[in-house]
Amino acid sequence: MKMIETMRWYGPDDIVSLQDIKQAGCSGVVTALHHIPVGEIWTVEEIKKRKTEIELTGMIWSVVESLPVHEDIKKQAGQYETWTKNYRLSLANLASCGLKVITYNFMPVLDWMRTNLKYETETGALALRFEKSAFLAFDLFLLKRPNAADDYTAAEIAKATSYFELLTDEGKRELMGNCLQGLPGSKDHFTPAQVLSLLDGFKGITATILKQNLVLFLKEITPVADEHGMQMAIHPDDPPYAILGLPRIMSTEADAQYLINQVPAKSNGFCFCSGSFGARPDNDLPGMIQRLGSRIHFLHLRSTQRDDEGNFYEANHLAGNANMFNVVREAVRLMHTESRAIPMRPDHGHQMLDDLTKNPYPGYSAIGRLKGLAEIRGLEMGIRKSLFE
Ligand code: DNO
Repeated sequence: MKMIETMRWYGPDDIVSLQDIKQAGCSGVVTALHHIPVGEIWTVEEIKKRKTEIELTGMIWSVVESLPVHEDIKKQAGQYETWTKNYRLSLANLASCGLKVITYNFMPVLDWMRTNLKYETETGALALRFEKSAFLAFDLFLLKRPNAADDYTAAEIAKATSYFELLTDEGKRELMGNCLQGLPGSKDHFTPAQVLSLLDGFKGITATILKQNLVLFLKEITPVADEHGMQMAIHPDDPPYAILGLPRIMSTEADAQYLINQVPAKSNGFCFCSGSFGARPDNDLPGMIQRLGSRIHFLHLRSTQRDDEGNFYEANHLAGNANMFNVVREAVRLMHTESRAIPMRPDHGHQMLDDLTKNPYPGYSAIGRLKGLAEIRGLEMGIRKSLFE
């Protein structure tokens, strides 16, 4: 059994084309209907249109990433019942078009967060980076979140203050832009006022409440997913800890186990992102693959290089802390034991070579991902052959 190689495609506006993805050797495409506002129903007509566009290239639409969850559902407030009903309908529509693996996340307000989108690595290629002091400087002095200082130690604040004092106006603008990136697939940015108001909406939502809301949501949607033989794949928090005073609840193996215990439905499972889980030293990646096993419906493979202060950058796919050899070996064993091929995408890539002159979605330039994919492909083949042939 071999991983199903895919790449993410952000749709017709993506400067990386379907042909590029095909040339990278992928048989599958991972995409979403980014033009449909969060919460609205994905109609069969819209799904089919996108599916046909992909199939005309000879590839298939392997995984939906993401069918996004409306913020009201995360809060169980406002029109959450309507959005949940819509979600069920979208799932049924996707299933009727043959789309069965669905990625989503339950991160409040913001999706992934980086402070630097052009961190120069030693080769000159650019990587995504999360630097704690920069993030605190954003939170305390640019966003000016009320009571933000209560979340940090005096030493952390002092460090962030020195960091901020050294920033030029251009540096401040850049940090602000990086932290206020809109949702994946959109080139729009949030404004500080928007984020502050969204954060306000989550006042009183503790980690315990958010977990309960996730469980309630899954209890509502997994019957539909089960009925259609679908696989729901929740993406872990990125970074995998609380930020901006917001709870984050899918950051560790214990979080993942809790979810399966609470909602044992067959369709309930994970997008195993080695980059997101791997940003925490206490996550044992290969062990998690062994133990989450049949619940892993999709693999995001990348590696972060951490330091002791909680900063990290996205390393080459085979370098950094993830230990990609062990991760891929467990994935190969899992597929062999269960006789199934798991879809995988090289998650993110360095911006390098010709892509340095282009303006791709952060993390999603073509050449860096092609390099990551090619390296992982070779690693997987070597492991598979040495274990089973
Ligand atoms: C980052 C991605 C995430 C992911 C969503 C899934 O590059 O892995 O944005 O797509 O969290 O819902």
